[in-house]
Amino acid sequence: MEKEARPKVAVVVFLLKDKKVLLGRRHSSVGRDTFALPGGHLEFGESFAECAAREVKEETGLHIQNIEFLTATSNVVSDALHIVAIMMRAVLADPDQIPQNLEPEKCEGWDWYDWNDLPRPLFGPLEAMASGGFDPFSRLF
Ligand code: 8DG
Ligand code: MG
Ligand code: MG
Repeated sequence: MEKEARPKVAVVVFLLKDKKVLLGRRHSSVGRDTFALPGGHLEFGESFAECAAREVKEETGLHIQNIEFLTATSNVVSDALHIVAIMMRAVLADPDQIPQNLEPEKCEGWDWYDWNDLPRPLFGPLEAMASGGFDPFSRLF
């Protein structure tokens, strides 16, 4: 590993609709073929909520609201990649919006999945949260 390597910051969004969350199967080399949430890297000067709204818009075309911080995780994804993931939640600004696959080189496509019946394999850090009992619908945090 490069001596000066440092963790990167990502903002990831549990987009909630009824008892479902939005997931897409990744084409990216990190976590290829696993189901993951929309999200990406925090840009200089952005708030977590601004980054959440921007990444969801860029990746799915969806406009979100009620953006809230849930928790943060530290994920050593590989020898070369350590990500601090800021986990947010949000809902659709207009519940009739349909997700579009705006970055098809990075994602197979977006769909809604019941939190109690998630598709597998999940992206590693998300699997760890789900199997650890994390509930993005909880009001207690
Ligand atoms: P960008 O260039 O648009 O900023 O980045 P991206 O291409 O959209 O980044 P990403 O890989 O989708 O997300 C950035 C990092 O976030 C990724 O390397 C690993 C971390 N991450 C987690 N959990 C999740 C998750 O559930 N979904 C996504 N998309 N990323 C996650 O730790
Ligand atoms: Mg992105
Ligand atoms: Mg992304």
